[in-house]
Amino acid sequence: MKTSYSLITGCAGFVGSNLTRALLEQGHHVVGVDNYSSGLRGNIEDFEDSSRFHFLNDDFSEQDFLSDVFDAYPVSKVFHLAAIVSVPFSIQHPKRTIQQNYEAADALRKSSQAAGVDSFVFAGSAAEYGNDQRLPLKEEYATSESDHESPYGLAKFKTTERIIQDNYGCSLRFFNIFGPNQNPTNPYSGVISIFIDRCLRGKDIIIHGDGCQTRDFIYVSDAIDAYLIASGIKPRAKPLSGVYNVARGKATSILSIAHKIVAITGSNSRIIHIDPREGDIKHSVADIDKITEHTKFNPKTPLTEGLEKTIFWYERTNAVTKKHTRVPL
Ligand code: UD2
Repeated sequence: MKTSYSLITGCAGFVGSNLTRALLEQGHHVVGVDNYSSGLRGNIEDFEDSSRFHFLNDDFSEQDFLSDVFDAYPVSKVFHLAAIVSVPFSIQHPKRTIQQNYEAADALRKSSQAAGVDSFVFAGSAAEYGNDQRLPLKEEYATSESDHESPYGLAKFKTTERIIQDNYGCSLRFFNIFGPNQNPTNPYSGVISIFIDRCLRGKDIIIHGDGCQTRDFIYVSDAIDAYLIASGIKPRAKPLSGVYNVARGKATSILSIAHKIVAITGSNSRIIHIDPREGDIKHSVADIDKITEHTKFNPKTPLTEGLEKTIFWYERTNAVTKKHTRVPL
């Protein structure tokens, strides 16, 4: 049988590297692309020598790149995760963000369709809802009338909108993912990675505001399950199309996250409060009825178990000093 490949853009990023590993572990062939703008070589070094992994150190948006890849590899699945990931950067560079996170993403989707790729899965974001406080957030709440709050949120929304209009592809709207390979070195890194990093280094945990703000945290392996389901890989099925929230559907306060991490790490770190972060959303929680009713998706990892696994990973890899030395975009 002819080998078919999964193309993963952003394969050296936090989620992309976890997805790449999962596909390789299940025996798939992967073409991974990353320009290391926020991805890290350390995230792929465990499997970079695998004969089933072909790494391309490129920017997926460069001219001719897509046609070259589709000519060279018989690709049947595309997972598009590469993006400018920083919301503050997107506010400073709106044109560049729209170009990379929307125009180039949509071009990749169209090239995938033209190349006969059977599933195109896009990493959408809760940012597509902006600061909508009609909780829990349902997929249909994000519209072109929404205040997307940042070019990052707008670009993610526009890409999702094109997926729906063209009826080709699937956008998974992820809420707050955490787990191994998340880089804690930037103030806008995921809060869980920052808190664990600080606890392990004995530094104070800094909470913006009173800590009563809530987020819908999901462990990375559950997010990976959503990718496998959406692409029709596991269980083997027709790929999904349209937009689906991916989260646990549970709100957790930042203060309780801080207490849990202090307790699990046994750290002496104090919890300090400073002014709220500008532009911060107060509450965010997903309605996950659509994906749980249409598919077998079931986020299996309880929050505490996910935190324990993540802390174990940071301790084991000494990730702070060994891997995470670059400041991402
Ligand atoms: C998430 C995404 C962001 C965008 C946004 C859309 C991540 C990492 N970021 O931002 O890309 O999609 O959702 O809504 O997934 N906090 C502290 N102390 C710290 C760091 C953070 O108190 O040291 C607070 C922060 O002020 C916020 C909460 O923790 O209230 C979560 O912050 P975050 O940056 O992890 O995620 P979020 O939801 O703001």
